[in-house]
Amino acid sequence: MQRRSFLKSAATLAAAPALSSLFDSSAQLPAITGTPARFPEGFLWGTATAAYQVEGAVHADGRGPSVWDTFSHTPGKTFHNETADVTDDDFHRYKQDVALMKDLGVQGYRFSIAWPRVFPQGTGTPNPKGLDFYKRLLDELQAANIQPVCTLFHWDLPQALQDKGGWTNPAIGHAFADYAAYTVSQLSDRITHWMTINEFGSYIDAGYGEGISAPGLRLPRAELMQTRHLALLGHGLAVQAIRAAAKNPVEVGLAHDAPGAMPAIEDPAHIRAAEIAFREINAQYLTAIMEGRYTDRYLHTLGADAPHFTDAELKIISTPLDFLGINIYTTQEVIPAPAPDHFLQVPRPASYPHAASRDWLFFNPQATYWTPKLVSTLWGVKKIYITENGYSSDDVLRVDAQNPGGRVLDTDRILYLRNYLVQLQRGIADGVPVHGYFLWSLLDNFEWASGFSKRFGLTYVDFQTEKRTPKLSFDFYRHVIQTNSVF
Ligand code: BGP
Repeated sequence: MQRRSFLKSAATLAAAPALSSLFDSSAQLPAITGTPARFPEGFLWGTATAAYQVEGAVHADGRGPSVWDTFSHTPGKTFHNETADVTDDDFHRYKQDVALMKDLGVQGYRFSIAWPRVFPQGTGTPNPKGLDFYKRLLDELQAANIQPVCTLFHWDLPQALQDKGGWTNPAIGHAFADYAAYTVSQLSDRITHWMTINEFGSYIDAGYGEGISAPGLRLPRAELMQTRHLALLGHGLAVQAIRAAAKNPVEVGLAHDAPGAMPAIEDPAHIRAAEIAFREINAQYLTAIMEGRYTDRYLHTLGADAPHFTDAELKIISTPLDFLGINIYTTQEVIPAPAPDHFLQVPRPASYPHAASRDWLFFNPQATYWTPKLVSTLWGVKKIYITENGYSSDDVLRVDAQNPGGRVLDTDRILYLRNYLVQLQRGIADGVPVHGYFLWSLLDNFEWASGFSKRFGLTYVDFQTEKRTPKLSFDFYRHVIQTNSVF
């Protein structure tokens, strides 16, 4: 349809009777036909948040400062110098937020624990009052029959540790493992699923390389490569510490945003190119964890800047996991290319569809098919969770006569979610072992350096009043959960 004739038909629609009069309660609703994409029985539907992004209450109950407090309070670092001092105030409103989740129908909630609430100085004496917040949250989740799934580190490193070099300090891995062990010893009677670290690249490469995330450093390449290695080592040490400290059987994983690669065309040559690409573009983190080695190409490309490591460290880094959590937002097409690389990542044309996060969130539903598929074919991963997937929209709260409180009709988010879920189901039907899905995010929140300028929530938050208003996508996701399927 041409744009002009569409406008014409829209005008005709506007003149039509109001929808409410078409759907009087005595009328038979139309039957739904066709075959929906069905998810397996027991598939875990959830939603995700992270401590610094939603909690606020940064001084409550003895919480120490984190690198994100310091960074966001440094002028020029975040959008409009915004901070998460208050953000969603979930620290005080967690009951309301759990009630929202109950209404949504989720069976799982992925949240993170703020290290500086538990150890205000990073190490040393724990702060029981800090942990009490999470005990209250767990009580509420338990009453709502929602399974807690916990991330131990979602970027809010205690500032006291950053003052000693943060993730560049070789002692960091042991500090992280100690914090993990203590927290797990206190909460493993209530939490079975633990993740060590969220997205290495987003706090190491962005925080210590590009300087666009906390702590805002721009290290020389060799130092950055060593910092990557120390982060991996911290992960491996924490996996072992969690298992040693747990009072009940636990499952341990991580939440990683593996840069994606997908075949531009689904034929054997492109699929092979995507497999090679996926392994190589993930060489710095995921491939090292899965294989216990850095690829030859990675080490060769870095030359003198390559990390220093021992075999014993690689063994710790590759400690087997019970599940792999993958954060999936987008992926990138690859095509076959001549040796030595054998693949080419296709640069995206300027007109490539994208979300409100125009610089990185490209609309590519095949991500939820190919990313889990590649980790399972390359490394035989037996259990995968999608630990994040979501969409930033230019949401507008519309007030009209029927909705004086306003509503957000975020059909672009629904478009995104529907298509990503269809592709996820395609993979599961193909035998890819994805056991659950955590939508990012329950609430609009503090999106790091973007501040409050990017909204990812199923629930609109007015950051002046803290009023929560579920969006249309909230209803869409609830319907997916209720029917365990997507059309
Ligand atoms: C992931 C993070 C989340 C969340 C999300 C949205 O990388 O794990 O914490 O923030 O991305 O991205 P952003 O905040 O960069 O807009």
